[in-house]
Amino acid sequence: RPVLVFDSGVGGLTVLREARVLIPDRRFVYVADDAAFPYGPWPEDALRSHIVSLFGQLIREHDPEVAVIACNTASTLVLSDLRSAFPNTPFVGTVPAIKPAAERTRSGLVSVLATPGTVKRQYTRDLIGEWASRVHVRLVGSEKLATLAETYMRDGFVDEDAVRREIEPCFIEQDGERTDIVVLACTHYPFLVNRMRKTAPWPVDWVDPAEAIARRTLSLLKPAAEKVEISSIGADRAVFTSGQPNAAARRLMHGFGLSTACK
Ligand code: DGN
Repeated sequence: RPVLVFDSGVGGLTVLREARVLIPDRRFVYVADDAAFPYGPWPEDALRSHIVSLFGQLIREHDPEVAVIACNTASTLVLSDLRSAFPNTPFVGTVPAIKPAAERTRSGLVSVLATPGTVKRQYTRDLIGEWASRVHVRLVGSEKLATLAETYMRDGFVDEDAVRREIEPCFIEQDGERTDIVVLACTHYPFLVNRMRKTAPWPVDWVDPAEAIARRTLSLLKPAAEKVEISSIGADRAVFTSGQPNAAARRLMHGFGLSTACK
């Protein structure tokens, strides 16, 4: 049974690449819900029922041993609905890595960069609330970064000025303090981290949760009953829900060693 990695687009590939390093002996199915990208502006109820019904289909078709929701915008909304709708499938979610950032900051000011959807979730507010007495957490919603990352991965082009503008609010000083950590709370963002580093007004730690998610995924997998020969694992696949992966998306997926299929 495969490990299913799910995102609205190519962002979950940042999680997949870590998961494959840690779990080389499993087959992965990567699902890009590109027909519905971006998730950020979706009304919550519509997005919730869209994802739950899509998973009904995905679980029937792929019967995953573990499903990884490699998307903060989806996880902060729908994780508990998925767990109750599909109690036999273990789910790993991706939510803003506020705890490690709050434990590590020296300035006491943490910036969390996410989609507008993740920013407005009650789940995100509750996560921040747990740290409110010790650390100031600033939530920064970006309308454009996920799309900039998507364009960069598919076409190789990135508008650096736009990246600079999108990350700027993370660097507003507060009571004389400067943020020293930026949490990448959207799985698309690690693809742009070098541009962010270059355009940021001062150096900070950029927190990418991909490795922690890969570790959590590994912990939920049953040990393989017998040693699996590499040749019997089968090809990893990427599934596009639009049914229309363009040439660039195909090239990208093939670059990740994924054969492409459509829904
Ligand atoms: N990659 C997704 C996330 O982690 O939130 C969302 C991208 C999007 O759909 N805007």
